Amino acid sequence: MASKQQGPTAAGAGATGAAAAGRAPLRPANRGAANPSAAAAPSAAATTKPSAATTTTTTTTKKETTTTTTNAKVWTLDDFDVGRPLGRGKFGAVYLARERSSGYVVALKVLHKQQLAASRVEHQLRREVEIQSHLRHPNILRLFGYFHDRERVFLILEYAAKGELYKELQRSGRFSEPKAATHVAALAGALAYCHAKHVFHRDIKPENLLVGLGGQVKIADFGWSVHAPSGRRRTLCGTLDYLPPEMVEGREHGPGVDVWGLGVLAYEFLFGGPPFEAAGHQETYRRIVRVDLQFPEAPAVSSGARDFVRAMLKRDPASRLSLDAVCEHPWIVANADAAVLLHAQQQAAGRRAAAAAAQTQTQQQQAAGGAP
Ligand code: AK3
Repeated sequence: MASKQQGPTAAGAGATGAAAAGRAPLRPANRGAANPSAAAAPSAAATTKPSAATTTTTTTTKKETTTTTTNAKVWTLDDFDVGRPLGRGKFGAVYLARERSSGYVVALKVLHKQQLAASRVEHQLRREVEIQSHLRHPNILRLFGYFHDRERVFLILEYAAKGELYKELQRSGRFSEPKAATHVAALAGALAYCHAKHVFHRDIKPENLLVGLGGQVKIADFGWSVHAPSGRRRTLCGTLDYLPPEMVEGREHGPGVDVWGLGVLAYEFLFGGPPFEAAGHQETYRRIVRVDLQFPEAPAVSSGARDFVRAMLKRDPASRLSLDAVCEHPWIVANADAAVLLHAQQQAAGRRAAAAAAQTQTQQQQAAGGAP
């Protein structure tokens, strides 16, 4: 399949507060982005720009095919050449596909409505579409849009050419420190970006990570654990392995959850398995709440790496390294890919500047308000 790296027309689903039309499982929202390629599509090769259409109004066609959005391109299965399967999950499979008019290669995730309804997850899917379609970050898998027919819902996703990260981790056993640090820096940047948009608790276990053509890690977790392959340890309620003490104990939790999760992931990259792994749920639970963190003798991992993991896996969420501080940690600085590191640091600096400006403004307003 030739791969023209260009976004398809409908980028993102609309997230206006409009009510879902009729019996449609999803609100029609093929709201074309003005420039779908500008935001994400990393290694742009071709320049064929698919016609971008924009609109706000949505209308539903009665026929089975799809819903219509006025003045916007509405996708149907006929718009795609569907190729080989890339993966399989509980609700359906994901296929390599090519948008016919632009040649743009995507991943097409097929979900069966009956199963979605039986599991009562339509609401969750709608939320996934709304959240993910608004995120534009090189390390977050793009969701360009969706459409549906009578039986199925199709998600049009960015294609991650190097596939699933957990398979690579399984193959190699563990990652080198430069590779681990690079992925961690990239993920910290992506999570900090999400936090700035008040999107929290991204579930960043290896099963939810994909790898782009250039080796960039991409978060693709927005479908819960349901699309995760069944090869790995997993119970009905999912694994506890990546959850912090405050969550497994059912206490209040916030952004620190993602820092913990990233710390667990860093450990897994370095050692090949998660830190609190145990025979049963109960024992994992015990190890997490005690923060029973142990570093095996082998493989030998640098003291800097161990220091980094310790700084992430603090029992007290407030004591953990902040996501923006991750790209300043000496181990990350010494090991992460320079371009990835620079990007993360620049994004962090931008957020700090914005926060400082906002604070200055607040102070000025308070000063002005306080004056007679
Ligand atoms: C290369 N693979 C939501 C629900 C139920 C791109 C599912 C490659 C791939 C690729 C989802 C998803 C996904 C991204 C990755 C798809 F209703 N977003 S799956 C394997 N190899 N390139 N994508 N795979 C519901 F509960 F919410 C079932 C979802 N959502 O699956 N979202």
